[in-house]
Parts: sequence; structure tokens; C-alpha cells
Amino acid sequence: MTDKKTILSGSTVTGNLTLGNYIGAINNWKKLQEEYNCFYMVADLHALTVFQDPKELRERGMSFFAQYLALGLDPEKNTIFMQSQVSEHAELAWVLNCFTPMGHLNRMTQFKDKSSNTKNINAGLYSYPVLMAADILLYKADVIPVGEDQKQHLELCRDLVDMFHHRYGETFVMPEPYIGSVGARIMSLQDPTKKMSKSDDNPKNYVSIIDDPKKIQKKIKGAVTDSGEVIKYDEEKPGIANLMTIYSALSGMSYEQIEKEFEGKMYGHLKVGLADLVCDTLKPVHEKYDDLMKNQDYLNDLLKKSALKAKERAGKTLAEVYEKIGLLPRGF
Ligand code: ATP
Ligand code: LTN
Repeated sequence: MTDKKTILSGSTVTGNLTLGNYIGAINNWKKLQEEYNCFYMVADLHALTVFQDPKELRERGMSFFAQYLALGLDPEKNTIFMQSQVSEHAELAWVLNCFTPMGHLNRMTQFKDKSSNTKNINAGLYSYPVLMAADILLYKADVIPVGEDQKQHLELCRDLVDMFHHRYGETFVMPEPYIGSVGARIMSLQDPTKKMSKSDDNPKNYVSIIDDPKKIQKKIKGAVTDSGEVIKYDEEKPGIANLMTIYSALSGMSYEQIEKEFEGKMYGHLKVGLADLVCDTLKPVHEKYDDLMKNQDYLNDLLKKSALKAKERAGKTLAEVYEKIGLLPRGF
């Protein structure tokens, strides 16, 4: 047992991981993996809240796992696993569902957004944040790195901890959100007033991590920009502000430094510079990803080992919960 604090986070297996996921989430996960004991999962159970083709879901889950590794998450230092292979997630989620007031779920803006865009409004979509709470609480995670859009779900998780403790006494650890400073919200390339989202129907709205360089160049050069010419960070100009945020996150340069770099130049120059930067950043990632995907046995072995590691920790918490709420001992 280490005395490092624990981190848990994950991304849902819908669509393909995007630059938004990388900058807003995975890049932070990577930075945190030296300092914390990290559990990073591929959230395939969460993906079931929307219709999924079975074959595609399985392939995507594996592809996400390989992308996590290719983007620099280290399976030796941390536990990188598939959510559905650790059955404790579904078990604790049921218990927590029975503690969650519907009023709390009714407030969730993501449910409101997602349910207004689909005919498939199922109970899983509604109680999605409860499964998220189970993910977090099973590992007694202290810190949860997420993008801004997930803050409300974390608040719900914190409320559940209070409610549970009030009734049964101290059991879980109160999780704190960790929102990275740059790129907490990368916006769509065609509509910079909305979030870049990997399940967007229009692929022009996002750059996905495994897009080939040609596609990346085309998408970034075709990004919607605002009226004007001067390259200056201004929230009133969301198109340019978004491109500058991506540039800043990938280069480590401040907005002022970027403004200097592109002084006297046009929007088109920024787009060309950004497209090259994104391609250069992703080149080694693509190479590693291709190698990993050729070696499915290696990926499957790694998944098995990780699931066992995750189960060890999750199982202990769940046994404690069963004890407290009055169920018979879990498993034999
Ligand atoms: P979907 O569109 O399918 O809901 P998503 O692109 O929002 O997916 P998630 O799986 O919900 O991706 O999120 C994984 C992580 O990436 C979360 O921490 C989330 O906050 C972060 N994230 C997602 N999109 C962005 C974005 N555009 N900018 C910054 N962070 C993001
Ligand atoms: N719902 C999250 C993904 C996710 C997650 C979690 C993030 C599932 N379980 C637990 C942090 C902690 C999302 O980003 N869409």
C-alpha cells in the first residue's frame, strides 16, 4: 500500500477520443500519474446508455484502451482498465441508485441536453451520474480530473457521500474535482459556442486522436473563425479563442506568446501553424497506437491484469458497503 493519494477518471466509449478529450482530460491524467496512485478506466458501461452495435462497442473499447496507452498513460505505474471487467462498478451503482433522490438527478444538465437529442431516453441515461459516483467511491479516490462539463456529476457524488455517511457512518472518501487550467473546455471547430464532443454527428466538428494527418489538416483549416484579422485572445471571438486555446495547450505557450508569434499574420497562418502542431503532436501517438492494435494478445493480457488489480481495491470497498447496509457478506 502506498501513501500516495488516489485518482480515478475515465472516458465513455462513444465515438472516437478527440483533441478535447486529450487536452481537457487525458493530458492531465498523464501529468498526474507520477504523483498519484491512478485508476484510469475505459467507461464502456456508461456507453450502454445510447444504442451500441455490439461488435463496434467491443472494438471501440479496445481502441480506446490502446489510445490511452499510446497517449502516454503508463500501465506499469497505474491501473488502466475496462469498467465492465470489474463487476463491482455495477454492483455499487445499484446500491447507490437506491439512495439517490430523483430530485437530484432531475437537476443534471447533461441528462437534459442528451435526452432532448434522442428518442432513446432510458433509465441508464438518467442514472448515469450514479454509476459515475460508484466508479469514484469504489477506489476511495481523492481527486477526480475531469473537464468542466462533469463538475455537476461530481457534486452529486459528493452529496451521495454525505447522505451515505449520515446514515451509516464514515465509509467513503470525499472526492475533489480537478479541472486543468488550460483547455478545460475545447470547443467544436464548426460551432465554437458548443463543446467539442466525440459523439457529435458531424465529424468536421472535432479532430479525433486517430484521424490521419490529411484529415486533421483539412478539419483545422476549415474551422469556423470570427470576423476580424488580428490574432488576439478575446472571449467575444470564440472561434479564434478556441484555436488559440488548443495551440496553447499543445505548445505550452501562453496566449501572449502566441499573439507575439503570429503578430501581423492572418487567421489562415494560425490555422496552418495549429494544424502542423496537432499533426506533430499526434505522429508518435499514431505510431504507438498502430503497434498496439497489431498486438491484441498483449492488450488482452494487460486488461486481465489491470482488472484484477482494480478488483482487489474495489472489492474491499464493496464488502464494507454490504456490511454497513445489512447485506450478507459479498462473495465466498
Ligand atoms: P460525449 O460527447 O460522447 O458525451 P465527450 O467528448 O464529452 O463525450 P467524455 O467521455 O464525456 O467525452 O469525457 C471524457 C473526459 O474528457 C471528461 O473528463 C470530459 O470532461 C473531457 N472532455 C470531453 N470533451 C471535452 C472538451 N471539449 N474539452 C475539454 N474536456 C473535454
Ligand atoms: N462520465 C464521464 C466519464 C466517466 C468518469 C467516471 C469520469 C465515467 N465514470 C468517473 C470521472 C470519474 C465523462 O467524462 N463523460
